[in-house]
Amino acid sequence: MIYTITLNPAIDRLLHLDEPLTRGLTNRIQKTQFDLGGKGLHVSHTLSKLGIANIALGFVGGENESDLYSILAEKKVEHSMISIDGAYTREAYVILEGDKSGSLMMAEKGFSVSDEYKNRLVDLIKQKVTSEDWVVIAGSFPENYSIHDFEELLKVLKDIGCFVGCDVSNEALKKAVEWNVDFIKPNEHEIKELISDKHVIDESLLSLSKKVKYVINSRGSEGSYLAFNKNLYKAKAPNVEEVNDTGAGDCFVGGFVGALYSRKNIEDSLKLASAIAASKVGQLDCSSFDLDDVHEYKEQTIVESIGGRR
Ligand code: TA6
Repeated sequence: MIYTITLNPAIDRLLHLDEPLTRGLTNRIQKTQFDLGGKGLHVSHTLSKLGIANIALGFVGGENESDLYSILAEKKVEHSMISIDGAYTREAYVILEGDKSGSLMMAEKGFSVSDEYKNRLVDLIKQKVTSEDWVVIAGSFPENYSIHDFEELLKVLKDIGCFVGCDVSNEALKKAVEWNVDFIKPNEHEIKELISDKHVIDESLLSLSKKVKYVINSRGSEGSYLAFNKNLYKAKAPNVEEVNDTGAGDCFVGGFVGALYSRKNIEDSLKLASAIAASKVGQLDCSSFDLDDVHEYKEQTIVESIGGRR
């Protein structure tokens, strides 16, 4: 089983504007749409769509949990979330401006989590996760969820002995590396922070992979890089006209982890992940991708080994 952990989920509110956002004007909203939000939930959705068994764990605000649960049901995401009494799951606003490509994202901070709920999540994890399982922790932390709490969570998972993937940022990413998790996805800025010497970025990726088995660095339309087993790989999917890039990175993580879990080799895993992310970018909402497109883009994705450690 793959478990995803979303500590700070969201409901994405997509605002489709007629025209590009303009200061000093009343910007007219043509349509409002809701989608699941929070990186772990996106990973779960990707896995579910690929037919890979998974359960989404994490916290949810009790006050509006039915709103998130109905989106998860619609998207066929199985979940077992800890519901926080009196709390609201945050909203993230995704603004799509007429024909302009890409999206603008603004996310609320999220609810506060007390020790009681943190303990409940840890108990749930201990009850469910075994050493055979894979766990992906993805996204930001809610208010009052500290680095110390995150380390406790990593310790629990490491003690269980399962695969641990982390798509987290800043201090949490540093801790994930210290705890030798199995997968991380730092951006270029984060790589520079993690490796303080003056290595060029590709060498830094290889250097990080001494501590973390799979290190992915996605560079948008330029392609994605993976450091694994002393080798560096580059994957390049076909260029797709960008409609909404929100969620594409999460689709990549879902595709990559799902493929590895299904015992696909590195090349196939990178191809699938890149193809799903490319398909996502062409969709209006924050989570959809098209399986026919994925099949076609996968055929066109080029993966090459571009060097290794001496
Ligand atoms: O990556 C997309 C997304 O998960 C959105 O759905 C949105 O809710 C946001 O990112 C949340 O990001 P965060 O880093 O705060 O977890």
